[in-house]
Amino acid sequence: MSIKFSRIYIELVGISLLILGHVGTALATNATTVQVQNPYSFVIPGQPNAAAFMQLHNPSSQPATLVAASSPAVKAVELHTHTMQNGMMRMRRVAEIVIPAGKTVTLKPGGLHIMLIGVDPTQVMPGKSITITLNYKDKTQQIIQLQVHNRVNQHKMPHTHKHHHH
Ligand SMILES: [Cu+2]
Repeated sequence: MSIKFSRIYIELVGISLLILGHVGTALATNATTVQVQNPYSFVIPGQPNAAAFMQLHNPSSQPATLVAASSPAVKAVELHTHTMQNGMMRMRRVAEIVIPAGKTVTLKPGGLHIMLIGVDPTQVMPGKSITITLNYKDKTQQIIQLQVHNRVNQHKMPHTHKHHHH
């Protein structure tokens, strides 16, 4: 009886986590202390890849290290940065992103970002949000909901409607 009960309980928790994930922007599991703020991505129609940006705040007294990420909406996820090479900005894969104790690291265009490779165009589209799991070196995980924007509308109101040409 008690086994049955706890199984139902776990299923209910799972369902409420799913519901919460759709309204909240960030959801922590396994007690990571890193706080994710303003996660978003741009989508460029026809492009197979997209970049995800956010602020990663570490309120703890220990450094936190992001080592990997994954998403069911894309084929692969890599941690990237931009570097100048012969006067050209180029993307480069990095093994980890360290968030020092008490600091915030900003993932932004032209800098550090999370690369979404092989996006599913039915899931990664403006107005939708996708789920990304962040994995830290200390084995903690964090599931975030990332808002997908249209690059053209990046500085406009999130509720602005745009005419689509088919
Ligand atoms: Cu990249």
